[in-house]
Amino acid sequence: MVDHDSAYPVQPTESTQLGLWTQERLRSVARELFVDAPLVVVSNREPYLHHIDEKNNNLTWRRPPGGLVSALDPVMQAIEGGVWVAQGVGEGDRTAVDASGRVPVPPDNPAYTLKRIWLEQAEIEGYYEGFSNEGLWPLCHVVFHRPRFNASDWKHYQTVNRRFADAVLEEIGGKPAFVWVQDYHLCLVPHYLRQARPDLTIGISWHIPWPNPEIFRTCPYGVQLLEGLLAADVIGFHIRYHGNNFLATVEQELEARLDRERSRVVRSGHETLIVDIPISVDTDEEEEVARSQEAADQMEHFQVLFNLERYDHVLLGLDRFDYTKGIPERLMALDHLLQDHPEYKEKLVFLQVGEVSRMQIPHYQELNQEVEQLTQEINDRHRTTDWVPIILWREPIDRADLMALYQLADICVVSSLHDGMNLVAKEYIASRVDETGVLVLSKFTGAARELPDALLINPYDADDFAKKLDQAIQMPKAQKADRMRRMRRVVRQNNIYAWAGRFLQEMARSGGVEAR
Ligand code: GDG
Repeated sequence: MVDHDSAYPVQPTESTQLGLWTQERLRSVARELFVDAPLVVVSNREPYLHHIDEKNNNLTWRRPPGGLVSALDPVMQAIEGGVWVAQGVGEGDRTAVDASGRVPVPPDNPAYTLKRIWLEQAEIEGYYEGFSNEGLWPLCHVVFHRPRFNASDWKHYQTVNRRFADAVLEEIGGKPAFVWVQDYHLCLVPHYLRQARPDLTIGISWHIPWPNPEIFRTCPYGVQLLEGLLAADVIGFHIRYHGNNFLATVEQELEARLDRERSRVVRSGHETLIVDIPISVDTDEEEEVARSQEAADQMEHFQVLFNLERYDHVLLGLDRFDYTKGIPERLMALDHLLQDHPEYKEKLVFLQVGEVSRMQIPHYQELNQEVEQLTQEINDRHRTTDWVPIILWREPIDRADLMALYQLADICVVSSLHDGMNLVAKEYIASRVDETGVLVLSKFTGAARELPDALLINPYDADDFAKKLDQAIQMPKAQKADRMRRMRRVVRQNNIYAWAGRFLQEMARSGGVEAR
């Protein structure tokens, strides 16, 4: 039986019609598109961080957690020769770069250039922690945390956006270029670029939800944000619903001509195309890591570390620690499950994994305390002499660790209160090379639209959530395999190269270039 929510139809995509997108296909499309004009990606977060290893007196590096980096780095590697402009935040970052802030990455096998820009502490507080993460993040996720806006953060947001745009302009010189801007930190970059260089082809991908007009209008700088975005040629959302909210917002807030049928906005003679293309993961690479010796070694390591052999059911939650991810809600659902089904005591364990993030912001500190307290309460309520139901594990992890944990999890629980897409859900599916495992997935994620074979939950409904956990535990093997097979097919077809390829093709068409 499939939990098909009629509000979440699965759309056949262009990639299904054209055949599978692969790294090779993206590379060959990119070679044609970017022959005279390079590709420059701009995002707040950088794909690689450098650290100074004082003990061995050398530089080390790692990839930071976060969906945008997980998705875009393989794309940039496939395209080769591009430039990625981002903020340098690693304590070894300045040591690693040349005089223009550039460093070839990935450091062990360079395929493109990372150009780092440096922000002052006051700019980080105003632009990143303030306007972006205390203002736009809660505004767009609608999770009942009031967004906080103020003139000083807004000023920093404008200044820093201009600095990102200047870094791009410096990088491309007078040449034509495709500039692909990423996310809510950089709404004004398209506007600053367009002012300086009307000829550039500019796209922006929006990775988080877009709220309805009633919510959006609470932002005092909403009109400037919309004008900034509409300077792009293409704006990409993960799902149609967010694109429609954007169009409705434009209609309410601006004088502009809307062509809903063709999903276009015309303002001051400039046309912007609004597209919905679901972001995804590199299924081939994920599978390769999942099958690797390194992942197998890590599985053994975690099995011993968490004593997993003794359990019939391993449940996993893996997130960047964020209040939008519904972590307390999933712990409360587990609490309900154990109250309703004490027979699961000692038979199951719930691993909650993931690094803390944005800890300078009070809501994140509160979440951290709340999760620790809840874990303790629930563990105390159900503990036996040598068992507790929840293990909270916050150590840094790498790709092999991730794949090992996914493969050890009989059930993966994604309970976001609201999420643009959610890549953890797709990574879990990609890791299940043996076609086992159950995905319990919030219906408020973008991913739910493509994955009706997950057990869809409303994270605010603890009773039903607990029932779905029980259903996941009891699900017959054949049904698990059927569902997983179908989900793997969807994720394989709508993979990360399909997302990037389709977006870049839309950009190229808007700039008058056609890939064959
Ligand atoms: C935004 C949108 C959208 C998680 N914890 C750790 C870690 N991760 C990795 C996961 C995954 C990524 O980070 C998280 O991706 P999500 O998509 O789930 O979430 P956001 O970071 O909120 O991403 C989201 C995405 O952008 C892309 O458009 O899907 O809706 O909110 O890859 O595996 N990685 C490491 N340590 C961790 O502790 N190394």
